Amino acid sequence: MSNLTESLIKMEKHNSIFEQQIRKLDVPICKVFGNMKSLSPVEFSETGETLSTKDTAQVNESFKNCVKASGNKVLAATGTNKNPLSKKRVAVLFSGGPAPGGHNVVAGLYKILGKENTLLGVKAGPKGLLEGDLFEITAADIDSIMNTGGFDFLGSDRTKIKSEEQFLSVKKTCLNHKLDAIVVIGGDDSNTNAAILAEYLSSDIKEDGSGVQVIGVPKTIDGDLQIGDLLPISFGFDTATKIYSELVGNILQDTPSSRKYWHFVKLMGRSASHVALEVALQTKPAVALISEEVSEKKMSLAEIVESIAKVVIERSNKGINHGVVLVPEGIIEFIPEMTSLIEELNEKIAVYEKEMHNLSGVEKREFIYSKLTAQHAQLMATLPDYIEDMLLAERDSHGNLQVSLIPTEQLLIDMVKSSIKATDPKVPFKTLNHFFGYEGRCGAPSLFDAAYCLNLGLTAASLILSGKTGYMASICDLNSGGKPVAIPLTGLLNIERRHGKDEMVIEKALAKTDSEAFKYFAERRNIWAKEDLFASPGPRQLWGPASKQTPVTVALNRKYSNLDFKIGE
Ligand code: FBP
Repeated sequence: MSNLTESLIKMEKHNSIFEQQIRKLDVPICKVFGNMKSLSPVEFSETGETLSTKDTAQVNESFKNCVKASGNKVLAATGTNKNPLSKKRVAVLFSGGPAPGGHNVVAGLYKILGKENTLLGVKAGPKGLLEGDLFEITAADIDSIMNTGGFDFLGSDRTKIKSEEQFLSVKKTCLNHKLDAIVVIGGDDSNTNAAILAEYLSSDIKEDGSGVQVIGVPKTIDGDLQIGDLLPISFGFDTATKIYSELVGNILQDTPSSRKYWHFVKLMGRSASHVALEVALQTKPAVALISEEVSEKKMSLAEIVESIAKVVIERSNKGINHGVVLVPEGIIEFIPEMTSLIEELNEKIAVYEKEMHNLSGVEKREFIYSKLTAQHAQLMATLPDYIEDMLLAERDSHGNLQVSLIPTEQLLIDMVKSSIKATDPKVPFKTLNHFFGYEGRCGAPSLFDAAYCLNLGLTAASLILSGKTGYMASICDLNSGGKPVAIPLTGLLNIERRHGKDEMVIEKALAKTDSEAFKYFAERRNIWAKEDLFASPGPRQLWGPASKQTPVTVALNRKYSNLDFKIGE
């Protein structure tokens, strides 16, 4: 075996030159925790801010213990906790889709819990919690996962813990593993789960009658878990959008080189268009659709198609027969006529779940036509079969339509093609479609996410060692050192219709058309439509001048004076 082949074999199992180097990355820490060599848990005090939603009165009734303990008051780190709790057994789990940086949250927890406490990993998400599939995390584990992408260290799933039987299984796991606390790393639905668990586990769980603490950590590449200045963004968004921006930038670079294609790129983000908006701001394509604007302006599918066809024709008249169209993954649910169709489908699928279970695609369509109102049945019949089938596909365990499976970009291509053929058949319109989603969810975290996540872990562990429960950890003031805060989960809950029922959930933070980021985009997009002004941001950097970049939407919305994040400075 040559030296080269020997060194190639050494690179197997997460040991590429890149992976070896990122483990050694210098990750900035909020000053209140000390420094990497000597980290201390922090204590928290009230900031004076109390959270509420339109349904707070009802939520307070259902979450009596947690609301009594937190008063829905926001907390902030004030200094070192000189009397932290000890001998705690803490379980950590990932919930929902993966997001870059999750491993650093686990590392942050471990580094604060130290040798005085025990950190247990729950395998395969909430399901693993029900099954009691836990193992003790070691220092060697932390060294190997530090700054790496993916959720593979623990695994994840989307089980919603809601039945009495499931709650009893969680209780059993808590007792069997002598747990004192659980950390749920997840998105809006998973943090709703965390709020419900926190209330259920708040007392009478352990033999001495005490409870098990629950702390949430805000994850999702979709970026739809945001709470103003308190939670500027969920983790994973920065890395995922940097990866998509690199890919879109490369495609944009190809368009005036080959001069013949229109690329339709669907970008992940189940409901909100934060990902599409961020990628548009980083790359400046000819067209970027924003679902929230479509809904607000009540744009029909035909109007969306016309708006794209208009740009294609105008550019063609100037001799530009190429371009890029960004399509947010969830747009279909925001087109008014589709919104009401999907709402009715969600209700009907929930009611007729059993009857529809074993039907084939064609049978399902025929069955549902007979159950829908005439107007919706008619609309459904105008859609291509590949869209109909996906609209009827099984919902996830939280009742969500699986929009990542719907080829909306292909639907738009087909419709823009027919529109151009009807109005201006001489305009060349060669197309290619892409879906960027899974490519970005497990990349190694950007420096932003590596730092953000490590500090989120340090915050969550500090909350546990301060005896807190029912909070979500966050880091705010990202442009001025970073401040660890604790957000009461009950202060975020409101009532929404899900799966044909009213449920208390954390509201998804959609992109706002009156936000600074959207207003800036709206100002520039007509100029980007007319000529090629795109930028190619290149691969994300972990070292050097381009490594310290905050997401553009966050910097604009939070009115930062530049793009630099300054955690630890
Ligand atoms: P989370 O909200 O759980 O973070 O997941 C987000 C997401 O990546 C969406 O953007 C996408 O619609 C969905 O997951 C796809 O999920 P799956 O892994 O089940 O295909």
